[in-house]
Amino acid sequence: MASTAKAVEPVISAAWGKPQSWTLDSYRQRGGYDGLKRALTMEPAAIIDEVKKSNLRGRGGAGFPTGMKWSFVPKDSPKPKYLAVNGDESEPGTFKDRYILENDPHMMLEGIAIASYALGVHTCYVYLRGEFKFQAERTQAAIDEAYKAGIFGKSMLGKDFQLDCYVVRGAGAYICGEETALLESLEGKKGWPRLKPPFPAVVGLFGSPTVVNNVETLASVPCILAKGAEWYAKLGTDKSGGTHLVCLSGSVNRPGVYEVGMHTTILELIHDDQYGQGMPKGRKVKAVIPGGSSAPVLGADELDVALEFEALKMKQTMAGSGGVIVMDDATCMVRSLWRVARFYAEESCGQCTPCREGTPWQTRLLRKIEEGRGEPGDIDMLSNVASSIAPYPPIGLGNTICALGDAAALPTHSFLMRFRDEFEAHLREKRCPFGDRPWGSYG
Ligand code: L3W
Ligand code: SF4
Repeated sequence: MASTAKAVEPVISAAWGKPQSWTLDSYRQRGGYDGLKRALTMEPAAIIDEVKKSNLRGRGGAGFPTGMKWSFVPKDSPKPKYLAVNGDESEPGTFKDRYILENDPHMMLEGIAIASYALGVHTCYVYLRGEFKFQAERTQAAIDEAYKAGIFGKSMLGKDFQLDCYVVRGAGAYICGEETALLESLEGKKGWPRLKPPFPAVVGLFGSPTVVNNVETLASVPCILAKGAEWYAKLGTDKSGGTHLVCLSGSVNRPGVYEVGMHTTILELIHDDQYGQGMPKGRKVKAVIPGGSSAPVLGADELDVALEFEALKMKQTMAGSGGVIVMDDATCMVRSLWRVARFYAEESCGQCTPCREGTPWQTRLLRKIEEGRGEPGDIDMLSNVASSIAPYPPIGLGNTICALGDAAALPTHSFLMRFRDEFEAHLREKRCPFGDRPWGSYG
């Protein structure tokens, strides 16, 4: 289909693909660090107000208002305060933060400098997933440039404000992207999530107030300071300011990372010439996971919905971390759910019984059904196991310490709610109606 979606002026991805876009010189030629210059003329509280007014919401999964999160940090804490950047991008279907780190790391570093000045933070840790070796090197090179240019270090662009910034790489555990597991990992411990409250903004790294923000969230901050909160808020909807990155994968002609407006619908993302350019010839869309594999799946008749936090919440799913996974009519929904379930069973940290026991139980049941060995009662059993991890709806009321439990149960509930007939067909036919594939052939 020709372009019908309203084109957006790229904010985050404007320089991607341009020569040397990752260098300080390139960033400065584009007005880089102008936001920081303005921030340094303001009172810290006024910067937080500006971010609040911009309606920027966290891009790591939960969509929590960024300015509000910053305002939870106690102003008069006797302890040092920290900023931890969550770059442990591991959610299946999500691959946007790596583009920022590769193409324009200074945009995130400027966000770090602004946030640190606003919050009174003098130490920042950029926590990257272990596999991001190249991205870590590029980020470190940009940090080195920022030190040399007098942005980080003893003073910040001539202002008496010290900021030190370190890159830390994880060791390959998905759970370390959960904010409190990330803090444990930074402390050199096993990445086990902590009970909340207390929230990290009050009791975080080494027991000190800590803001944990996603890479894209921080990369969105400089333009808010440079161009103003009102400008940024107007790019989005009433409750979600700005543009955002979405990662389009699965059965589309042109998968990739796209910067879209908050009004852009899933249908537009799949079919528009600027984005996915439609389905492969002869295929029709069957289902879409809108926000990374944790988000409940939507059926083909539910896709005329904006890829935005509130709109997707109304559909009892989530915008999550921006991973849009498209499944076509040749996809077996039992096999797809089995694949997702295996991931969460593998990545559960094992602290809570419902998650530790329930996630492999789901996997065993799904394998049994997919391989044609399902028995009457198995589908209800699967539903019961998922409910014991987290009931649905509403989202976010799981019986576990962290959101991985919800993330493992919500796909099961939503696949069963929308595609139960496929699960029943497997039981009836005692085989996969979409054809047999050996164990392990699906990723
Ligand atoms: C202070 C309060 N702070 C909430 C803070 C909280 C956190 C943020 C959101 O899950 C989602 C999840 C997964 N005082 C506060 C407060 N906060 N109330 O606000 O908190 P929460 O609990 O709603 O969400 P969460 O635990 O951060 C995150 C989804 O993300 N997910 C995907 C992750 C994957 C990636 C990736 O690969 N890039 O991000 C997986 O778990 O479904 O809905 O900072 O401290 N009263
Ligand atoms: Fe660990 Fe799962 Fe409990 Fe999260 S929900 S703390 S991953 S056992």
